[in-house]
Amino acid sequence: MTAATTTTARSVCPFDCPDTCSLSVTIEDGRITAIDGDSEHPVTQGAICNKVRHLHERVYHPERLQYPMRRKAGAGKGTLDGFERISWDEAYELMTARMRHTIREHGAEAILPYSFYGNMGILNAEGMDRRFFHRLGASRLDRAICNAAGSAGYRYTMGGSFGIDPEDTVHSKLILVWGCNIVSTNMHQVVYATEARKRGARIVHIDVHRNRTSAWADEFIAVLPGTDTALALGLMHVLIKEGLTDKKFLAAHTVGYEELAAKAAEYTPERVSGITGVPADKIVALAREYGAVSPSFIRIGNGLQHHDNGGMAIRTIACLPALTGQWSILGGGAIKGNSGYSELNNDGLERPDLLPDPNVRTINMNQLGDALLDAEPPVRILFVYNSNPASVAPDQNRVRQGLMRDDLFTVVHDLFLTDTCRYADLVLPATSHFENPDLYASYWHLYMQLHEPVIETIGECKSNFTLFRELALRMGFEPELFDLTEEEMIREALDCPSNPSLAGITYEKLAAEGWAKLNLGGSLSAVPGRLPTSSGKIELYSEAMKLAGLPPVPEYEPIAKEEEPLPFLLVTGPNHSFINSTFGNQSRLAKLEKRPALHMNDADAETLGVRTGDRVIVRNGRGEVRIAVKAGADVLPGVLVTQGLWWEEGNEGVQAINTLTSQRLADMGGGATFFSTRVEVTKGSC
Ligand SMILES: Nc1nc2c(c(=O)[nH]1)N[C@H]1C(S)=C(S)[C@@H](COP(=O)(O)OP(=O)(O)OC[C@H]3O[C@@H](n4cnc5c(=O)[nH]c(N)nc54)[C@H](O)[C@@H]3O)O[C@H]1N2
Ligand SMILES: Nc1nc2c(c(=O)[nH]1)N[C@H]1C(S)=C(S)[C@@H](COP(=O)(O)OP(=O)(O)OC[C@H]3O[C@@H](n4cnc5c(=O)[nH]c(N)nc54)[C@H](O)[C@@H]3O)O[C@H]1N2
Ligand code: SF4
Ligand SMILES: [Mo]
Repeated sequence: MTAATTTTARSVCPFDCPDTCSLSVTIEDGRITAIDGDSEHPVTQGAICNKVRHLHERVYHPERLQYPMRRKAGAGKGTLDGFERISWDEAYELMTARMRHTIREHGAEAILPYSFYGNMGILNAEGMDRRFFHRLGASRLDRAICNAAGSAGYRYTMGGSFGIDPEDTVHSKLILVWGCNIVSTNMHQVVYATEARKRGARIVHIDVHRNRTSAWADEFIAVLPGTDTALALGLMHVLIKEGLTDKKFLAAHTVGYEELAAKAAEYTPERVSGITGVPADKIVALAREYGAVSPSFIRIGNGLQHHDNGGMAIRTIACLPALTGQWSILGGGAIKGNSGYSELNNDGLERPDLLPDPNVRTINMNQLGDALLDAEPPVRILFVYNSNPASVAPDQNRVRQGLMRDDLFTVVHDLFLTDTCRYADLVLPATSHFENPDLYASYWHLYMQLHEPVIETIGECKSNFTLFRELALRMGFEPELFDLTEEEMIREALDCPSNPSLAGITYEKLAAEGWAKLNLGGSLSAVPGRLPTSSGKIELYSEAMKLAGLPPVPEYEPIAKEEEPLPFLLVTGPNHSFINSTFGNQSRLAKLEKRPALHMNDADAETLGVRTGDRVIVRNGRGEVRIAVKAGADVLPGVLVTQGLWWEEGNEGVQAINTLTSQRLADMGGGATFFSTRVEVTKGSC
């Protein structure tokens, strides 16, 4: 018997998480046996979350898909029964024949890709796939399910996704964690903030839910959902009235201060208190602290922008650091996202110029239900990869009704039989990221990372890159555009002279060192000087918003006006142990989360006559969900919170929470409104 060979290799965490950790993987005889944080990576610093520490259980999970399967003739949709194994040749034959027929009869617009960031690798999330669908002429997908409203809002103020370097936040003295559950969703920001706290910083968490991040912060401020624009204007009111602004910074680096000040004057602490549920004296105290303490840092989260008014909320909060001149101080400023710095040669990678008809329709991924049921011409082929729409998309009854259509041919490429696979005609096995080369950028820290495969491909799995490359060649598309290696495409992606932050980041450097830090040219951030707003300055007044029919200065607009007038607002955010619906089928992690729970204020529980553990029916015009109550003081009266996108498969009695959410779009960017959901609650019988 020969001794086992044990090696370690470097990898990158591929999930949709701001930390984009560098991983150190132990491999014994070709199998991953342990996963750790890379201790050499400047941000990861050897620490990773519990989810990914056990990622090899997912890679070698007994239920992992290993070969293509098709739904047998006559087997109805809506179940995971009735699949039969086929070869890749047969799968390609099925897809190409179906696509050719559909294009001939109905046009390529009848084909719709549906993908998100199950794997954040540039090649596997927005490389070969996008190029393929552009060349095909398929309907375009507006991938607005995550941060679209907030990014659009932030862009109006700051010109793009430009914040400060998170490594600098150790210098902050006051940290506002605003609508962001960083203990669960951005653990290395917690590491930096904890270091800042050791050096004297105070941490304030502003949220609708007293959660893990509130327990860790020094102070928790509970707001009513969707009222943060008013809160930010209330803070500005006090800052301006009490002369706590930085007039020099405002004059040099902003436009529209006078207009903003006039608007903020309307938002007295008393009025804002009435809107937000935050006591007036707390608003005044926070404003005075924000005006006095420097450097101060705001971590702006995604929770704020999954609302009807989410774009405006983030646009408004993004004005605060400018009022106090924080951008010019080390450790001062904000981060909503930093993807502006890692902008690649997307046009070269995705090739939108290949679209036969540049005016082909675009379907917003938040409105999949309507698209499948009502779009004209109808969607006839749906191609799902890197996403699980039967769990994550809003208005599930409509989504699933659409997916049930007999005349819809649905392909799902995934690692597991997700809830979406219940509706698939063809299921294709995907590799894990450990099996593929790719390039990773973080939307929070500033390191680009190159990934080399650390294990052999499992079973007959194929990466998204390989799948779309081979499909293109079988469709007879130009080999010079599609018969490429990963390395060739990564080199293309990095070739982006218009982005100064990529200066010096070459394939060779990444291959030799594993990662490279984006180059801010010696500045603390893109502020001042590099902001791509039309004025080149921070826009407190935005002409671009006026042109788009939006209020040009921040203004509070209540949420959920189009909803039925039901008594509760329901916020359904992510949980600690899953990433969206990913990991929901892994027993170790699902057990830690126990069961879905509905957080409710004690006063509401008493009025309804329910106690912790009782099952209730939560309903609105879109559907109903049965769930157990957790009564307490974690939410304000009138607010309900439940966390996690749970799998129905394997979880008796669990229903997709997105049954209750709406396809309505937010004020900006076509964003989702998951958290602006009105519901009523009745006592359940079971
Ligand atoms: N563990 C874990 N990590 C993840 C994910 C996951 O599912 N699990 N998902 C990843 C993805 S895709 C994303 S987009 C990010 C999301 O991570 P975050 O940016 O943290 O966003 P959310 O968790 O959606 O919401 C953050 C907080 O906003 C609160 N909130 C909701 N509405 C409001 C409001 O109106 N005002 C205020 N002030 N707060 C509000 C919620 O209660 C929640 O605590 O996390 C990523 N990381
Ligand atoms: N109610 C409610 N709904 C929400 C949210 C919420 O907070 N509340 N959050 C929203 C947000 S912020 C987001 S980002 C979306 C996320 O929505 P999705 O991007 O759909 O997220 P996941 O549920 O993680 O599904 C990703 C799928 O991709 C698969 N996958 C992973 N790697 C690969 C690969 O390399 N190839 C292929 N083909 N598949 C792969 C995984 O196995 C998984 O099934 O959900 C949104 N939905
Ligand atoms: S999920 Fe986030 S915190 Fe966990 S290892 Fe991946 S990048 Fe790091
Ligand atoms: Mo997201």
